[in-house]
Amino acid sequence: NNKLRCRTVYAFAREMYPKTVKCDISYGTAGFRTRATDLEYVMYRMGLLAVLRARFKKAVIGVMITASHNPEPDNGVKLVDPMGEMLEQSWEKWATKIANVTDDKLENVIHDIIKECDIQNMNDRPEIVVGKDTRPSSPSLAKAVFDGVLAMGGKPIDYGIVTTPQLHYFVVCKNTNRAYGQPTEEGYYRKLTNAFNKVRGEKLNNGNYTNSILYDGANGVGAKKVKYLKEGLAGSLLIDMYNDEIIGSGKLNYLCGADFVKTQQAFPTGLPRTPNTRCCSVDGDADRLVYYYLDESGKFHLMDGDRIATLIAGYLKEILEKTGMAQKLKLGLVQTAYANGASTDYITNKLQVPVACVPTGVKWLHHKALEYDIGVYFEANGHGTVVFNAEAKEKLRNAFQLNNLTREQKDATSRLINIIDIINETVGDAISDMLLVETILHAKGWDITQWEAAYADLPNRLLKVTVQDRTVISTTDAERKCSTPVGLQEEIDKIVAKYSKGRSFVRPSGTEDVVRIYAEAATRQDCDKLASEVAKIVHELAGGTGSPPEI
Ligand code: G16
Repeated sequence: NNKLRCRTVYAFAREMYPKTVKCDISYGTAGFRTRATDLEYVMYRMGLLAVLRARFKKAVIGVMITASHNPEPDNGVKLVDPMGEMLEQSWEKWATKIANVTDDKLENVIHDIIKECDIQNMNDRPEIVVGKDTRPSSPSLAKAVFDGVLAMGGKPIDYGIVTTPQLHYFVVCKNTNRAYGQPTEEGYYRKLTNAFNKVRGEKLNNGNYTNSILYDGANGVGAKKVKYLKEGLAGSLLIDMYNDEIIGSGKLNYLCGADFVKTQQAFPTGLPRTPNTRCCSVDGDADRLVYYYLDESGKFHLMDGDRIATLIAGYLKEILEKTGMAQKLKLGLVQTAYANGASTDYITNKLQVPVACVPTGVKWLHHKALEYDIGVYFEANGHGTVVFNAEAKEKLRNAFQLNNLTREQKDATSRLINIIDIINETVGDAISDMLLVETILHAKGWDITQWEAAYADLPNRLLKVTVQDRTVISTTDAERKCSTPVGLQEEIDKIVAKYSKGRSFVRPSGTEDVVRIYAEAATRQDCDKLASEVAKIVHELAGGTGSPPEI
């Protein structure tokens, strides 16, 4: 059996999915991501790896085909571990190895994995749950994944076009024997909308809060899926949807979507420019969310991942206090170096919630958040969620059963228990996060300007520099300092020292072939000067190509 399987695996590899690209790729921040035309053999091999991983973990594994915020011609793939986490780091090296090995060495690498990981159950037929975004290249790449899964003897389960967080949700539902929910799209919408409608109650508007929102679907899967969500909401939230072009229009993420809005700090195309109206954007696979509005003078105001995080952490703190369990349940927030300094000050000093800083990438944030009973994590780009550990859930449920709670404590406990079901704990989820933000704004009776009033962001700027080889930049201290090229950090320090409240760091992107620059300072002018100077020095010392970016 094994021999036959091996023959199929390698024959397929050589004949249908030969390795066509010479240069290596590595499993980065969000798996493999590059031009779709270079990915067929990688997809096939990820199908093989997913089955090995599933046998090793004795669990269902997910494969998501997406390049999320990247332009439409790119694509990518990431593996989802049994409890919805990103692929465990020790296996990233296998992913990179299996993707880069020549066709004639593929067999050796597979044997190495089986041997080193001591995978015994090679005859098992584990389920591999596969999803894809709306990119035109996704169907043929999905076919390559299925062939890999089948060749290795696994059972591919095709979920078709879904959001990345939906795929994570399905994996967790399957691995918890449906305790987390039904592993179907319908089950997903039902879980979220039932909980949302329950928490919201009869009163649809409250104080300055009105229950309608303008929604930018980035011309991607987030647009397709929100239509089903709307049915489940049954009018409790009125979502006015924009940017839902047909598949293959080339407009995915183009001048719209969460990444565009956040990086350009600009209003997306396609939405009506109605002043003081609450708007939100998701990205190409609907795992990021940002809010924003235009004021009467047409000025753009952004509520990014930091704002969402502070809103959620502040509200959870408030409600926890009302349950009477604030002392028993440790609440914490996880950010990355991209978090605006003003948000970190606000969380630490005003909200008094402990904050941790980790490198970019959901895997780092998610793991750190699990150290708290209730861990809120968000990247400034709008990628995040809340995780409740099993003990916290049990404590809340037990407390609710007891008869010794005051009315206020009981109401708050029941509310918090329902809120847990609005949240997709398996990974950051734009749709679920939107329902959570709406729940909180409704509870507070706030319009978007009241939300914004909590603190004032320091002006900030994101730039990209293209270099010959982005791996020449390596970082330390949760990416806040760079260790190579030698001398670069000293130069950045000198530049930063010139600006009041200045802060800047550089890091190689894990999803695009660029180096990213972040800068913030007390004024917009200083911030832009700081960003330009740092971009220039990176260009000079790290082998920049073309000319440094202009602001
Ligand atoms: C992915 C990751 C995020 C990360 C983003 C940008 O997001 O999941 O954690 O912040 O890429 O990463 P980098 O700066 O390394 O390119 P997405 O939404 O594109 O999957």
